[in-house]
Amino acid sequence: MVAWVVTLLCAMTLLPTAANADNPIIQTIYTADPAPLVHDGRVYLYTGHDEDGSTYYTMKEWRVWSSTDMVNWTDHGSPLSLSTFSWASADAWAGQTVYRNGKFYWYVPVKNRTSGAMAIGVAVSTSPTGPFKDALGHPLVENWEIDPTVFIDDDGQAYLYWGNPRLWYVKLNADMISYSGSPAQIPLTTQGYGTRTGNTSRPTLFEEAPWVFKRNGLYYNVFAAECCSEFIAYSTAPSPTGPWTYRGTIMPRQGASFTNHPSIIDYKGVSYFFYHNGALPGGGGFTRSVAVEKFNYNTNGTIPTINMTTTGAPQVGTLDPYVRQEAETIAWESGVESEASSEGGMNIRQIENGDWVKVKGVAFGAGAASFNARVASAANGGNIELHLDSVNGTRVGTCGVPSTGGWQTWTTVSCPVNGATGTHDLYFKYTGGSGALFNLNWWQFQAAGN
Ligand SMILES: [Ca+2]
Ligand SMILES: [Ca+2]
Repeated sequence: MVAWVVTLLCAMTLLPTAANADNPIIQTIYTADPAPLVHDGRVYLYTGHDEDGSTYYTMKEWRVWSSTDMVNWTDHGSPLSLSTFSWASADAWAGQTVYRNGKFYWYVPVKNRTSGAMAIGVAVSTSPTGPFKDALGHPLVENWEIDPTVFIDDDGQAYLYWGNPRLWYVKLNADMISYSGSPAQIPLTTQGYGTRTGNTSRPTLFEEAPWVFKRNGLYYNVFAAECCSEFIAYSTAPSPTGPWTYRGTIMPRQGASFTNHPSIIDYKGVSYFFYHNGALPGGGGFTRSVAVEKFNYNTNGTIPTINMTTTGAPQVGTLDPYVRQEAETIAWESGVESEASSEGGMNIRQIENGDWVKVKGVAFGAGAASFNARVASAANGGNIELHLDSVNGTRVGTCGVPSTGGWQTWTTVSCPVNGATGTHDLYFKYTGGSGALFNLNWWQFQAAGN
């Protein structure tokens, strides 16, 4: 009786969070400064990486993630780091990637080793997931300010904006790695960027993190306002260079991180607002996590107030279990980490007894007959348990994983599946002995009757 009550109370207290939380969208590491890019039907999400236990903006690399449903996010690792820029010494801070003419250009602020100043570098790749290389071998611009955002107007003219404490722009040339004219300041007037009510150390609400885009002929600059803590506000203009009109708050001060960082995209006909907070365990101002919300523009083009949630954006469509899915495609997880795989892409690692991964909205249809997984283990292996709807929900299969003689020595294991029909959240629950059990690269179900 007592045990039953305790179990029920635990279930009532913990399960709503565990079962429904999909925000923040990355849990394997701390992430910050989201910059999404829609390309070829997929959302690529570029972020920074806060080191575990960080007590400053200790950031050494950037990361890439992608999704086609806004809830299951695939880890593409770190194709850009401080070491990409031979002239950079520290501070892998907030950047943005844009696409033009078959190439991806990633603009980032870093500290110039020689001058000691913050500068904007640009890296280039032919793939959205890299690898990226330094396009110039030196800063694109350098004036001690940070937070680049790049916008390409309908006429093909590209603009680089950046700044903290001031707000700058320059016209990029079509090659995206040089500019014409000199950097100019956007006047920070209260008409354009709002009136401070708290600390008056700056002329307006503008703090940092501009994100410029165009919608229905109107130019938007969404930015982090009035540190600390920051809220997210925006201004609009009839041209990419102004004049700007302050439009108010989008996201109030929320979320256990004293910074925030906005970005906005449309994907599959829906508008999304990305930001960061300190919502993960151990999270805070220097251990941040990227999250996302769905929103609708008002009919006059203004942006409504958007609050942080733990549920996040709804899933777009479902996930197909009958094609290869990466083990590092995750809606939520407990206990696992990732690394580059010898077979390409990433695999998950540090899988210990009781760790689990949730994949949301898996469409089994008429039913799955079997399950394959690509595994490696230098230890004794373990088990992959397949559960529906919760980590201890209906078990539809269990795959044993053997020792393979190495953490990157891969083999494919198979096991029968019973009772997986319709659409469910799928939980991989890993069990076995002590310590790291095995690594997992990818998985795939086979449909009954095939
Ligand atoms: Ca673990
Ligand atoms: Ca993989």
